[in-house]
Amino acid sequence: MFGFKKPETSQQQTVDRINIFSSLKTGLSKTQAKLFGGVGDLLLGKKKLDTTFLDDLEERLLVADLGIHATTEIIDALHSSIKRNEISDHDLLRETLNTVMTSILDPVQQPLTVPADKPGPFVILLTGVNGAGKTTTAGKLASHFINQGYSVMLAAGDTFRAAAIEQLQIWGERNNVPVVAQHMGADAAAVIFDALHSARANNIDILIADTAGRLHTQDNLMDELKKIHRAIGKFDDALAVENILVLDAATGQNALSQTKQFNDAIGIDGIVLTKLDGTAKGGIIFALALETGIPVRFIGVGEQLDDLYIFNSTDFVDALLEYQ
Ligand SMILES: Nc1nc2c(ncn2[C@@H]2O[C@H](COP(=O)(O)OP(=O)(O)OP(=O)(O)O)[C@@H](O)[C@H]2O)c(=O)[nH]1
Ligand SMILES: [Mg+2]
Repeated sequence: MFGFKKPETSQQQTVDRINIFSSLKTGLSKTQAKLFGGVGDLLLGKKKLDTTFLDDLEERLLVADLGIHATTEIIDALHSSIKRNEISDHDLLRETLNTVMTSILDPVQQPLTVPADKPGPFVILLTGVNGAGKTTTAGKLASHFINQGYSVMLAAGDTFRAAAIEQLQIWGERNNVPVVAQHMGADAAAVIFDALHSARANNIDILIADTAGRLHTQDNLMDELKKIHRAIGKFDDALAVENILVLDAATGQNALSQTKQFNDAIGIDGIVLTKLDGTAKGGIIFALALETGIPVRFIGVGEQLDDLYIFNSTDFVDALLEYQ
């Protein structure tokens, strides 16, 4: 009960990385088009490299929701490099852009690791506003950890929305993992408390708990999250708990205030940024990195089980800058 299985081999991870990159490119194509679509010509060397380009790029970074701070950081870095004549051609420009953008994201590239020295189960609590992708992420995470050799259980902590329990049960079936659920209207903390008992009795490595969508401004619902935490602590205060905030990338700048308020209420350990495939606002990840510094554990680029990737800053920026 107190030990976890080792993750998969590095060979498997290498194969995964190659596949990840091409899917990531496809997934990020909308944001990529918004950012570099119109200025792609310039990056390909067809236009002049001047301040008009920087103005154009600045506007695009803002429209793609990078936010004023990340945008300024990127533009300033390019500007001073151009002024110092360090950028003589477009390849160098692209390299500089790549370096600056990656350096903004590097600090939040901190993949989720399952602690080996804590009593099981490792608890992953998924929170976030309505429709952010929590339940889907619960299903995807179950698949991710099963592929790494861990045993997983799901807890249906959304007892509020009609059909939420069934939705999680479907993900349980897809992954062939048990789902602990009660009835609609049940106390979410009690469901998760039950699930903890069941997980421990069955020697489960990871318990992934879904929760109801809530607005960060709804105090009573934020209190429910605190109650869930108390229930986990009551079960065993030595348990490792990962509070994941699930954010819909299409929310744009509002994701920042969501993060700040969920973080103030329960403390967020990691972010899963979903729906990057469906939005041109994927630049929000740069704002989140600069403004919150909270690790981005995974990114979601689709509705299917395997459309979830461990966040990697280099791959992310490479995918964005691959404009051909
Ligand atoms: N394109 C795309 N769709 C996604 C992604 N993640 C989730 N979705 C879709 O977004 C919708 C909402 O996802 P859910 O997982 O139900 O979101 P939720 O946060 O559990 O929603 P509530 O329980 O109502 O608060 C579903 O139609 C999902 O298929 C993603 O990464 N990409
Ligand atoms: Mg849900």
